[in-house]
Amino acid sequence: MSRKWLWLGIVFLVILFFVVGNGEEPERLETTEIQEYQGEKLDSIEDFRENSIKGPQSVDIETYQLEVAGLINNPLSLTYDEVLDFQAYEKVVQLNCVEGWAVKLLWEGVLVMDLIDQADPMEEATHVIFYAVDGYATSIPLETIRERKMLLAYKMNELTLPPERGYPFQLVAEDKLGYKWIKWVVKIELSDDANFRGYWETRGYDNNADIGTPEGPWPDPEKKKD
Ligand SMILES: Nc1nc2c(c(=O)[nH]1)N[C@H]1C(S)=C(S)[C@@H](COP(=O)(O)O)O[C@H]1N2
Ligand SMILES: [Mo]
Repeated sequence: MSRKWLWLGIVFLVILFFVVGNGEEPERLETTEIQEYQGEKLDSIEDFRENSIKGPQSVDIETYQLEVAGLINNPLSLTYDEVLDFQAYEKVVQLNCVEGWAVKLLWEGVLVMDLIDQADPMEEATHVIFYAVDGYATSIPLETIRERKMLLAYKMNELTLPPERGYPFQLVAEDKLGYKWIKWVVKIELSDDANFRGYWETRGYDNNADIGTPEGPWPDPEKKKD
């Protein structure tokens, strides 16, 4: 056999190896997005308009830490998995942006209040200030977080939040306008500062951000059994 044929044979085998070899491991796909929950029609992840102040952020989950700080006795620094170890809850909630669009989705997450309780808040703490990786911030009274049983979500419509939707965590600020639904949350600070104003709040947006008048009594999020 000539040298030429030998080389061609080797090249052929190499190509065959990559074509066949790579086909062996099936790629794992995430479950598809759900379209309804308990008979209620849901909107889609695709229905958001991405208009974050600095565009989508990408968070390295290996080094990510969620801080719970400020007026607390037990400062926390939690990895993604440690946050997910808290009791999971799910609830259908609609996000309304001041731009006039709205999306109703099934959210899955942990209770913000469970994280705060673990950090043992001091009595002076009246407000919760949330900070994100893009420099965004917003605040909500502690009483509202407790009363409304607000979630820190890691899934929407049963899919892990994609980067543009706030991975790893977005606040589900139920009954509050979209600018309270902070994405890419890295720090939860307990404070006694009722005058704190977040990113849009310092640019003229109302600090209460209420959507109309919520009716109440509000249904609790459901415990997710697994
Ligand atoms: N970190 C961060 N969170 C944010 C924002 C932002 O710019 N940065 N925008 C807010 C606004 S105005 C809305 S309406 C909601 C949903 O915005 P989206 O459609 O861009 O996800 O995210 C909120 N959370
Ligand atoms: Mo918004």
